[in-house]
Amino acid sequence: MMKKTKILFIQPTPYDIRGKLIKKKKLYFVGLAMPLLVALTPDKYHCEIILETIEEVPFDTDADIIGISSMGHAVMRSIDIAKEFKRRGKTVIMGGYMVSLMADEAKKYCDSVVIGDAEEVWSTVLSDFEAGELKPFYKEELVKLSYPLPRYDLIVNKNIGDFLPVQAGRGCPHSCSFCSVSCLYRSRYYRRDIQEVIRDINHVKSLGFNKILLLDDNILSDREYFKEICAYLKQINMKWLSQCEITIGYDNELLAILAGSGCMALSFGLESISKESLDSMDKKWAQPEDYSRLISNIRSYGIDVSTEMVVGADGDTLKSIADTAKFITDNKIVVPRFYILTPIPGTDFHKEMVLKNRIYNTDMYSYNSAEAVHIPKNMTPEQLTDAYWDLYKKVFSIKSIFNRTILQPAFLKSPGKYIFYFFVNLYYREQIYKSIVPNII
Ligand code: B12
Repeated sequence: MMKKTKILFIQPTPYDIRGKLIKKKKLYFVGLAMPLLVALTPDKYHCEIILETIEEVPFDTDADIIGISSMGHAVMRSIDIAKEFKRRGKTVIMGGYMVSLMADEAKKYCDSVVIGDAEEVWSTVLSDFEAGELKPFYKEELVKLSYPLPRYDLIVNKNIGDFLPVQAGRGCPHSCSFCSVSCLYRSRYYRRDIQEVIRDINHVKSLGFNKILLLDDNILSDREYFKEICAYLKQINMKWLSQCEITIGYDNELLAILAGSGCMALSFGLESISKESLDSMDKKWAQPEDYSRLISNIRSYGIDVSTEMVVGADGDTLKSIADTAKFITDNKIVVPRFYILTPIPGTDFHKEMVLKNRIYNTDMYSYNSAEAVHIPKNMTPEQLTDAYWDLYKKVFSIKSIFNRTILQPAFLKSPGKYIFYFFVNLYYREQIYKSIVPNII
């Protein structure tokens, strides 16, 4: 029998700020790109998946094609892996968010770059490979978001958490200037047919998983559709996590539906408590003066709130960054995360910073969201980096950890959950004191 052409798909892990690979025993949340790409690959190929955070990259593989993904600053590791495989004479194809935003740079290290979604182009890439005619770039916009059942079977035996990823839609109706989603999808929002999403949820359940990570960038993008998904999740008794815009906190009807459908927690990109900063990021629709009220309303439905914030926008001062620590502690955010605003090449914010001559550091290994690489308006880059780490240290002081977890008013209702959050916080604290940005990978 003829040997099948073999494809090795790799999800690289990022370097930490000291340049060490972030390795974990367990990957609590897994993305969908790898199992989905395998599902898009015809059966005549043999596919393997490597999640580098928990597995070693087999550089001596006999694979014919190496497919490398790229997420955030892990792109530098993606490039290093690509270089090594090219040195070994392999055909290397790169894809994912980051190389889509910096395709010309990525192309220097591989044979082809798939820009954006792979659904419409992957089979062409493979037939071009067979014909020995790979093109440097492939880009085909989605007509409709639809795909075969992802090959979950290739990830469930790895050391992953209790959640499997399911995606209902891609993109977001907003157009915040720093956001990679907005730069790739340009306010477009694609949603899958509900029956297709249900097919995936049922499959996940049949594999013995009762928890899903709804990967959507903004699950609130289509309210009526979202209600239909919630109704199904309730019917089959699933638990789920997702992310969406904070304005859901105004919508009591929807919050009640969510709570009843098994929503455990939502993550919100609040970005900043400074209106001027939000305006400067084209996130004018967000009202920071309402944040506390919205958070408390969401929580009153039994839904936990975690937050993602950025520091270093034009409205930020050293005082506003210090006030952010108070905001997090006062609002008892259980799992807060912060990033330094980073001009990711390909985003509108990057274009603006280049135009204004405000790029401070061009070394892409520093584009890790924990070092200032642009010149902020109201402080020096060094002051911004210091203020960022001070913010993390304040928020992860023992006093703040107690206040945000075990001393929550809701503690007595579900002590187990808050004790779990307490230990997650202690772990984050330990990382911060080693100058490692706490992360959930
Ligand atoms: C789940 C998730 C995670 C999980 C799992 C990650 C993992 N190791 O698998 C966790 C929580 C661990 C995580 C961590 C991080 N994440 Co993340 N994550 C996501 C999320 C919510 C879903 C990803 C996903 O599965 N999408 C569904 C799949 C089908 O879409 P896709 O990945 O885009 O893949 C499609 C195409 O891009 C393409 N494609 C992708 N890879 C490849 C490879 C090849 C060879 C080809 C041909 C095509 C191709 O084909 C797919 C089908 O069309 C996205 C947001 C989003 N909606 O995508 C953020 C997102 C990808 N993450 C992001 C970031 C920044 C990170 C971190 C750097 C955060 C941090 N500071 O630590 C880390 C990096 C981790 C890593 N190993 O690289 C950013 C990336 C921005 C950017 N410019 O790259 C996003 C877009 C969030 C955001 N809104 O900014 N993440």
